[in-house]
Amino acid sequence: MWVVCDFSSGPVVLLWKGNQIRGNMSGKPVLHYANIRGRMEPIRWLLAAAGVEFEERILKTKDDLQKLRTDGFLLFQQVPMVEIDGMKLVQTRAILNYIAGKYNLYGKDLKERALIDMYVEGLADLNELILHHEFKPANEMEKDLANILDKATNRYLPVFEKVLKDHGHDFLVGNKLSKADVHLLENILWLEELKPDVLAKFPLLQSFKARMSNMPNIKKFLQPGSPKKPIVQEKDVPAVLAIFS
Ligand code: IBG
Repeated sequence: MWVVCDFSSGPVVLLWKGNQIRGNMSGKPVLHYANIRGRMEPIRWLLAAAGVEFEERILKTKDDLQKLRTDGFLLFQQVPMVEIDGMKLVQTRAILNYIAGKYNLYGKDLKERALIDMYVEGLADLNELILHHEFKPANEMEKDLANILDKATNRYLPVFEKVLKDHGHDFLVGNKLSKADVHLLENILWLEELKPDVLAKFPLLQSFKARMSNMPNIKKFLQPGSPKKPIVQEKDVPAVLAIFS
């Protein structure tokens, strides 16, 4: 049974279930996911870029995931799930939009927001290709990588090179950091892990990458020991798949 203790003398609200305290006392968002990039990594990136500290509850087994379901915390029985501002948010894009809106990374008006949405949806399509790569069977890896690099260099990166050229500012939209910039940098760096010279034909993206990587919050996230996750090692794939299968 749930008991809500509302301490009206202060802002602290504790939610108890049995002897377990829910929520967190620090007020930091709590991220529930496996210890991989997967669908949580753009959320980690966006919070980090906004300078927001967060906590992670790492799912190690299928039972960990099942527990969240049994507790009624997963609207569609899936993660990522983020506890933030008293809500338990699911659906990656909904979570990203909330964070972007809250931390002013979502443009200044409807038109800027439409541009940001367009760029972000394109980047989400690219990211969808990339994030499945490490889970492909060994005999499909080479073909899959060729497809990713083909789409990246012929479809997606040229768009953002042109946007930077035509727009003429440091950022993709307006003259201010938005979630589109953060997702673009995340995808660029991931692509470079797959092919170090992927930006060879894109000079403006090279300078974009250098500029963005130097922004203090992002610089910190790129340093060792940050919550940024590495690419999944082949040996760890079965354990990850076992959580979600
Ligand atoms: N539309 C949802 C979102 O964007 O949040 C999809 C969420 C989703 O697919 N969640 C998976 C899950 O909970 C984990 S990410 N699966 C259990 C279930 O019952 O559906 C799975 C994933 C991995 C690697 I691992 C790459 C891409 C996805």
